[in-house]
Amino acid sequence: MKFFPYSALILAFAFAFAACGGSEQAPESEMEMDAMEAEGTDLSDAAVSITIQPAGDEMRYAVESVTVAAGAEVTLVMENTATAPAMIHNIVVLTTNSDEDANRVGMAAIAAMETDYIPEDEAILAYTPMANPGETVEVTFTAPSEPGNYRFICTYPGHFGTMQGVLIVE
Ligand SMILES: [Cu+2]
Repeated sequence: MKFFPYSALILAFAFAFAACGGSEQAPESEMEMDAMEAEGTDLSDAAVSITIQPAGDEMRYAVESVTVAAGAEVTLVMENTATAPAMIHNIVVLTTNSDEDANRVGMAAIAAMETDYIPEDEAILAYTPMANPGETVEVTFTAPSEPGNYRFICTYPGHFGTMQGVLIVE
């Protein structure tokens, strides 16, 4: 009968950890932040590189969102791991998270063949070149200083409807 209280204790610990929900990495990132502070580096000035892949041969990014610090120097990498010839992708970051802007830019892109499917639009914050299947492209830009959600889309014709994600600025 000694076994039961003991296992209940372990279970309690397990729940305690589970309740923290994804905070398993917290100590590690806190250590990273401490390390940066120790070097006198403001986290918002830190350069980060984030690689995004498509979801196989689907017109979809493999991630729904990526998170960066406000004002950070961000490099977004499109590693196009697709193999189907029509799965040409880019990442176009917008200045808003509105469907209206995403739809307008996505639609205008179809006619912007000469500029690699990048239309002229004030809602475009940054964009990578197009990546053919097997290619990797990237863009470096400064994340907005305003925390919030910023949409990113693929502007290859026919893709933006489903190929969208959110840049979360904290
Ligand atoms: Cu695409």
